[in-house]
Amino acid sequence: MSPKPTYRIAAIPGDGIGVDITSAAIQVLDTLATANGAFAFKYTTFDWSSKAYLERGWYMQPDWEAQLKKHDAIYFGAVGWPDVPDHISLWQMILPIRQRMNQYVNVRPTRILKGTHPPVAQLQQKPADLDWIIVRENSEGEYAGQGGTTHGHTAHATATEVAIFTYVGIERIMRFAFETAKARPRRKLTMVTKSNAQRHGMVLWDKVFYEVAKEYEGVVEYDKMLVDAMTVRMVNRPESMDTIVATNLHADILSDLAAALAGSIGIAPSSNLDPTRSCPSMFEPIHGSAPDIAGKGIANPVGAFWSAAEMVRWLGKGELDAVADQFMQAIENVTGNPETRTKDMGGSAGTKAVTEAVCREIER
Ligand code: GGG
Repeated sequence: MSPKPTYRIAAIPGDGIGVDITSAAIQVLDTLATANGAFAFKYTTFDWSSKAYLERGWYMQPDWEAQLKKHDAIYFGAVGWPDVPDHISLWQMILPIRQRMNQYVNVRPTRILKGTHPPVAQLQQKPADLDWIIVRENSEGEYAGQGGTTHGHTAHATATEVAIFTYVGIERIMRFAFETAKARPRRKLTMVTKSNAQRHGMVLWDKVFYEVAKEYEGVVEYDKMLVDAMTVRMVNRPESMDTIVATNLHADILSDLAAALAGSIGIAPSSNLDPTRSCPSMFEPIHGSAPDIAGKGIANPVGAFWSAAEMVRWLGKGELDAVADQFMQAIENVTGNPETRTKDMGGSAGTKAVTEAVCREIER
């Protein structure tokens, strides 16, 4: 008999409600492992946070890459705290992790879970009309970190933010997006750019998209949208889309809109993937650290649980899909009950009550 796999998880709670929802996710993951019996989790918790930065002057140790690479996956809460400029907290932790761990894909599924209240009438009547996977390019574009400032604090202060787009970077994300679309029942892919106004990088996106599309002719139905028109289509014709691929910046914005259309940003998950599996992939809810409600026990842990379910799916390499599906069913049984919804979902339950309810559903 082969020993049961123990997945080594690097847990980075980070800031604000990231701490609240990471401990909730660990409680639920452990319940899932115990109930299933065929696998276990072993966690290393890293105190990489803005609070730690303010005390000691750094987020991550110099050997952080080696430390993370000892793990099978990274579970991340949230980053950002009022006393630290956001560009520092992002560039001291989350963005270097995505870049150096080769997590060039960020998958952001959105659908309307039971019990959520979408703000658009069409979706209130037909929630199934919103069922999207947003594939976010996760390593390039405006997030490449290129640019500079000159003339300091003078009236001539000048700053450049250089968006980097490479053929290799675009081709690999397009291929991932087409494969994702191909595996879904509707087999539809919408590619988003702003290639009318941004005439270099975005035009390269269009070109590579149509090149890769040739390989999927007759297999995946595809179309192209400008990002501004895309926001309108997401609101007015949600049923017309399935898989969406966009740049780092565009997809970051579109996925927040998608989550709001689905009823709450508190439910939305994300998977930062290294499809080559040479580095650990990272799983995090898309919401931020919400300092105003941090530590109050009222944060919605559903986005964190959904992210954890995606982590289980990824770790299982196809072997744990049924377990991940069971986990998702447990989450939806809980969101479907008005007694166990948080405030953003129209309820009054706290993080603890929702967490315990999901654990009970898993144990049933
Ligand atoms: N849990 C996600 C989080 O902390 N997000 C903060 C944020 O602004 N991230 C930027 C990004 O996802 O690109």
